[in-house]
Amino acid sequence: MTATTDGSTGAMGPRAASANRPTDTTIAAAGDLLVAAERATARSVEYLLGQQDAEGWWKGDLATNVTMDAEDLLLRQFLGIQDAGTTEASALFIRGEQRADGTWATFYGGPGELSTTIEAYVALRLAGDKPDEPHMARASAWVRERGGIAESRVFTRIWLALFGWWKWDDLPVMPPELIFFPKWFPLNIYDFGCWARQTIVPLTIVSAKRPVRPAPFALDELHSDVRRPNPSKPIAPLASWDGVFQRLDKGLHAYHKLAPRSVRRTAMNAAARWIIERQENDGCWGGIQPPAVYSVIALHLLGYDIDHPVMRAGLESLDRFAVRREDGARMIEACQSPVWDTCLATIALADAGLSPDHPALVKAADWMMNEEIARPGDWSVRRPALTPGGWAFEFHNDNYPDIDDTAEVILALRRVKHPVPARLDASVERGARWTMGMQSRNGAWAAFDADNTSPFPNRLPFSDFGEVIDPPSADVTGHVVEMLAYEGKAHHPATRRGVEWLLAEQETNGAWFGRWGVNYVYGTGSVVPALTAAGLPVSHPAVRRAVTWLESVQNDDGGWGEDLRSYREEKWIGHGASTASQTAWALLALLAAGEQESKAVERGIAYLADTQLEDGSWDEPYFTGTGFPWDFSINYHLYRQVFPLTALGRYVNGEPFAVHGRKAS
Ligand code: R04
Repeated sequence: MTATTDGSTGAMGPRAASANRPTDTTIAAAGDLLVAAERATARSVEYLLGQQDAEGWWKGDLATNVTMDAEDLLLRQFLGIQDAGTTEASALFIRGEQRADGTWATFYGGPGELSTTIEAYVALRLAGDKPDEPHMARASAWVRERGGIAESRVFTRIWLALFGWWKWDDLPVMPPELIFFPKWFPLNIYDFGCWARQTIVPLTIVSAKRPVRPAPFALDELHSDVRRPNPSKPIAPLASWDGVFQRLDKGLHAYHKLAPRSVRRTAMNAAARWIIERQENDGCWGGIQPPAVYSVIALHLLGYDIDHPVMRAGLESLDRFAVRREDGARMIEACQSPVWDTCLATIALADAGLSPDHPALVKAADWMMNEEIARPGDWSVRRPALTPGGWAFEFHNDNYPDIDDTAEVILALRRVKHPVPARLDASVERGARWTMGMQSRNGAWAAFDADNTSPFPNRLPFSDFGEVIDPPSADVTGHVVEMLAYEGKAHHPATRRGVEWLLAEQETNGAWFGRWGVNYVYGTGSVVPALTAAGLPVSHPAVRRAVTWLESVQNDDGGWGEDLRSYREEKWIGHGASTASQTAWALLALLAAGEQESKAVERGIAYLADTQLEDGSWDEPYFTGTGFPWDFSINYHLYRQVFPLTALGRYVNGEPFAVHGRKAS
C-alpha cells in the first residue's frame, strides 16, 4: 500500500493520486514497472545529491536511545557543568520518547526496557520533573514492578553509584591493574572488543576511585519493595565458569581494599596514559560517545581540571554529538557515520547510473581518500607486521579503522572515475591489503580486529550488556568477499576461505545472521551478492536456498521487514512491517541471484516506487541498524535513502560489474 506518513501522495505522479491503491494494480500489472523504477531512481538521485555536504560527504542522523541523552546530563551533573538550556532541550527529547505506559524502549516500537527507563527517569528528575507528575509516577511504578534499580544493568548502576544512589560495593570490580596484563594473558584488554576495551579502561579508574557526588535528591521510588540482599545470582558451583568468575569477583572486591597504593597509582597512571594516547584530534575517543564520557570522568577523577586541554577537547567533542531537532529538542548521537554514509551513497548514485566522473562522485572520492588511515592502531596488537591502510566509520577515529567501512569504501572508490587514477588505485590497494591481513584464523572477518574471540570477557559479571568481543560475522565477511572479488581476487586463497566460511555459516532456513544490521534480511542481503561476485553460479544450492527463504518471508505489500525481536524470538525471523532499507537488502540479494524477472523482485521494486515520498526520499521509523544484537539498535537516517536507490539502480541498470566489467582475476 502507498501509505506515506507525511500525508503526501505516493511517488507516481498523477497515477498515484489516490494513496491507498494496492501496488499490483498500480504499477506492475500496468506493465510500466520499469518506467516507475526509473522515475523513482531519478527522484532519489536528486534527493541524495541535495544531501551531500559541500566537502563531499554525506551524514544522516544516527538515532539510538535515550540512555545517550540521560548519560550526557548525568555527566554534566557529575562535573558540575550543567546549564539550564541544554538540560531542558535534552529533557524535551527524552519526554518525547516516552511510551504511553510510562517506559522507554531502546528502539521504535520496542518494549519498555528497565535500565533505559531508570536512566531516562533520573535525567528528567535532574531536569526538574517531579516524582508525582503522572508521566514520572507511571515510570517509577513500572520500574518498581520490574524489581527496581537492583535489576538494572551494570552501566546503569555505575551511573547511580556516582551519586550515592547505589553502593559501589554492590558492583563488579574492574581493577586498573588490568592494564598490566600482557597481550597473551587471559582477560588482557586486547581480548575485549575495541568498544568494550575503550569503555573498560576508564571504568577501571572509576571503579578504583569509587567517587560519590552529593545526590540532588533521593531515589527511593526506584527501589523495589522486594529488595534483594544481593542482586547478583546465587553462587554457582566452583566447577562452573560462572562459579569461577563469581569467586574471581569476590577476590577482586577483597583486593580492592588490599591493593598496595603504589601499585594502584602506577596502574591508574598507566591507564590514564593509555586513554590520553587514544584521544583523537577532535578530542573524542573512538568516535563513540560511551568511551568518551567515561574517559572524561576518569581523567577528571585523576585530577584533570575541566580547563585542562585534554578535558576541554573531550567535552567539546561531546557537544558535537548533539543534534538539534526542529522543535528545539536535543538528541545525542552515539556515533557519527560520515564515512559509512558516504561510501554507501556513492555506491547508490553510481549504481543509479550517475556518470563515474560526475563531480559529486569525484568530490566524494576525494573526501574518502583524505580519510584514509595511514598509521597503526589497536588492531596492530594482533597483526603487528601488517601495513596500515583502510577507513573508520567516523570523521576522526584513526586508532580504529574497521573492515566493514574499508570494504565498502573500496567498492565505492572503484565506482568513481577519478582524475588522478593512480592516487585512487594506491589508496584502494593499501585498503585491500590491510583487509586481507585482518582475516581471522577461521577464514572470516570481524568489524575491528582479527581473532578477537576469547570466551573470557563474556564470563565477567561486568559483561551484562551488549557484546564485549568482536568475532567474525557473515555480514562483514560478505562485504569483504564482494570487495575482494571486484578487486580481481575471487580465486585468491583468502577469498576462497571466506567463501567456504560463508557457505558453512548459512542457516538451515537459507539465511545468514545479521550482526550489524537487522537481521537475517541484512545478513542475506550482504552475503548473496558476495557469493555471486566471487563466482558462485546463481544456480548454486546456497544461492537457491537464500532466494527461497527471501521469497517465503516477503510481505503482502511487496516489501520486506524484520522486527528487532528476531534477535530474541524465532517467530520474528524474517518477519515484521516492511521498511525501505530491508526491502532493498532483500532485493540486492535477489538481483544478484539473477531474479530480476521474478514476481518477488517486481513486487519489491513496486513497493519501493510506491512508498517513495514526493521529494524522492523514504520514511522509516523502524530501526534497521544493529550496534549490539537486541541490546543496542540504530536508526541510520540515510539507510532508507541509499539502499533503496542501490536496489532500484541495479534493477534498472543491471548489476554494477555487468555494466563496468569485472577486473580479470
Ligand atoms: C554498520 C557497520 C559499520 N560498523 C559498525 C559501526 C557502527 C557505528 O555505530 C556504533 C558503533 C558502536 N560501537 N560501540 C558502540 C557503538 C555505538 C554505535 C557502543 C554503544 C554503547 C555502549 C558502548 C559502545 F552507534 Br554502552 C562499536 C561495523
